[in-house]
Amino acid sequence: MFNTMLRMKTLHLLQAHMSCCSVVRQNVHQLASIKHVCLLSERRRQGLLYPFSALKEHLTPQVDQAEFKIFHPSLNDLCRAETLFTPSHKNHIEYSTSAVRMDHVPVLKQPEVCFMGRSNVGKSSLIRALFSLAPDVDVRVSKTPGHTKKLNFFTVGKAFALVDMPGYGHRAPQDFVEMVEPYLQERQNLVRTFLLVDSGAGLQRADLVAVEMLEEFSLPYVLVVTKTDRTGQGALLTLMVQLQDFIKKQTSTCFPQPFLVSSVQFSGIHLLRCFIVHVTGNLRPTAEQT
Ligand SMILES: Nc1nc2c(ncn2[C@@H]2O[C@H](COP(=O)(O)OP(=O)(O)OP(=O)(O)O)[C@@H](O)[C@H]2O)c(=O)[nH]1
Ligand SMILES: [Mg+2]
Repeated sequence: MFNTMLRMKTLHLLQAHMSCCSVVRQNVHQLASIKHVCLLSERRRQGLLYPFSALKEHLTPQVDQAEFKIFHPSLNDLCRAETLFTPSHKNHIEYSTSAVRMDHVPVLKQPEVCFMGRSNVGKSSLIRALFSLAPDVDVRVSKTPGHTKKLNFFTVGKAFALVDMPGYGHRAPQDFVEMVEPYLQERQNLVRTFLLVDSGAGLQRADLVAVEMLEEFSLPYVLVVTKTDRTGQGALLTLMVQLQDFIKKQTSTCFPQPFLVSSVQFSGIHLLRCFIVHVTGNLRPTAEQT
């Protein structure tokens, strides 16, 4: 009798657990994990994991492809990086706090990366895609520009922290400069800034102001081309070549290889996760992938 009751209770708990898991699973993008990407055809998998590979067949022989593969980790490295983006009892991924002034920012020991760019470029969506294996982490996105009003801090265990910033340009918060400039200038644990550029618009005047600021503060930064699902391959390739030329001729602290991402189709997300894990000192890439 006692055993039957115990079994029923266990069954009940198990059912509750399973229904809870399916709710969680529903929120997770089906390509959020590499194990699902690996079920796709070779061509689609390559295109999602290494988005530049989908463009390279359109390149003329004069363009040096190696320059677009400076950071080119193996599939094994991508998988290792994914474990850090996967929550577990040892790896808590969570929203930490928000701040509008430097005296409100949290004191964190972890190396930190931040995401900046024009309003609506897709910063929050990208962070949500990066954290898609941790669906409990609430990253707000909106169709209306100027949605993110504060510096929002997220932590990934003791490994690193990630900051979602308000956008600049159209409908930027009034105190954008007072909020962001001191952060960039004073934040001791900031190891990399990701500067997002809309694939449909390319570098805009407001982006050049951001580039100027990052160069003036001698901060290492990386260009990330967003919303690639909305732009044709020819236009994307032209933009990549233009950006690389711009980086070479007009910048000194920008990483030479721009990244391509789509938070909707999930391309480039795994590669960017790996780059974040790498620049925060949590992964030394191993063998090259072909
Ligand atoms: N098609 C497509 N739409 C995207 C992508 N990323 C973001 N969007 C859309 O772009 C809009 C703005 O996205 P957000 O992520 O809120 O942009 P943000 O840069 O955080 O904007 P602010 O917080 O206002 O600075 C939303 O409607 C998103 O759904 C993408 O990769 N592809
Ligand atoms: Mg935002």
